[in-house]
Amino acid sequence: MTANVDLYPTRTGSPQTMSPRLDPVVHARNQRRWEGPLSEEALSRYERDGFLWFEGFFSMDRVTPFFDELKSLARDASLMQSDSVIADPDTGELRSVFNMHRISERFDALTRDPRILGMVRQLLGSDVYIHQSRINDKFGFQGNGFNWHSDFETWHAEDGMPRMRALSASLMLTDNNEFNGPLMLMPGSHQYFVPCIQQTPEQNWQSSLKTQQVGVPDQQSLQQLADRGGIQAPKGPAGSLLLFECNTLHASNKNLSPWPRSNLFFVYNSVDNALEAPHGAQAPRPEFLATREDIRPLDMEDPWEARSAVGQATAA
Ligand code: 6CS
Ligand code: FE
Repeated sequence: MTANVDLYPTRTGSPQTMSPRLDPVVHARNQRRWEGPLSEEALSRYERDGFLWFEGFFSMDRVTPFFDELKSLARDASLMQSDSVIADPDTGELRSVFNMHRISERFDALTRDPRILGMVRQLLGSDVYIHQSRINDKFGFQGNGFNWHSDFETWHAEDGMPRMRALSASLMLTDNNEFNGPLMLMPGSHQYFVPCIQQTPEQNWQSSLKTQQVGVPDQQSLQQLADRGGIQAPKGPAGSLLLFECNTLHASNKNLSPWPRSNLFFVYNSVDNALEAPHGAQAPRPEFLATREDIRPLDMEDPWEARSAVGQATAA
């Protein structure tokens, strides 16, 4: 494919109708090299819905250390001043810390955990790298939400991601219940590309990460896709894992409950889908938001327990 052909025009300033996606959802079906742990039934469910939910995927002892790390990061004054830390627009509290896979060894190891990486390679049909990572924090009684959007629409327009061959993994650090602003998804919405109208302002990311205004589909399209596939908000204990396709529409409400809602997000992109020039913005976004440098296929990390068990054995 010649570089920079725009297969998904968006943010042109004029209305356009939604159209069927031009990319497969599962990218290498029945290719031995990319076989993985997901059954044919799970692959079909991902293809149909655009996401997979694994309740209680990790135990609490795997999740708790991330919380401790988040607290120590919050005490790192120089990090808190950096662009990669986003504060809540209303309260000033910590909302997101981006680039976690480069800040934290523990987080980096999680992105290479064989139980996740095996599924991701199977779904994307190739080696993969981390396009973006972040920790999202929604404190109780506040914690703003996110408007409906497709991540791919943003990554295509602002980061120059050519094709729909990426997915997000989200690990719940806290229980996600119906009250604390869980992620809502529209099953089946990933099958359509919904162009957005408004052109991307310069340095849009400085406001969009707090409150996304640009790259929000029109309400008629949202209504049509919600009527067709409904809305689901997976709920479950800390340690649950959500895999969602880059083009699946999702949103979340403000957290008015007393309980926090924190989760880790890490986005896997196929090494065959590396970023080009932005298709709907004047300039590329910063490296902490969209990896362009030093792209290498992720290798499997020893399973966490095995490695820590070895650590204990030698320490004993
Ligand atoms: O702009 C981005 O890349 C981020 N914004 C949202 C609302 N979701 C995806 C991503 O983290
Ligand atoms: Fe998103």
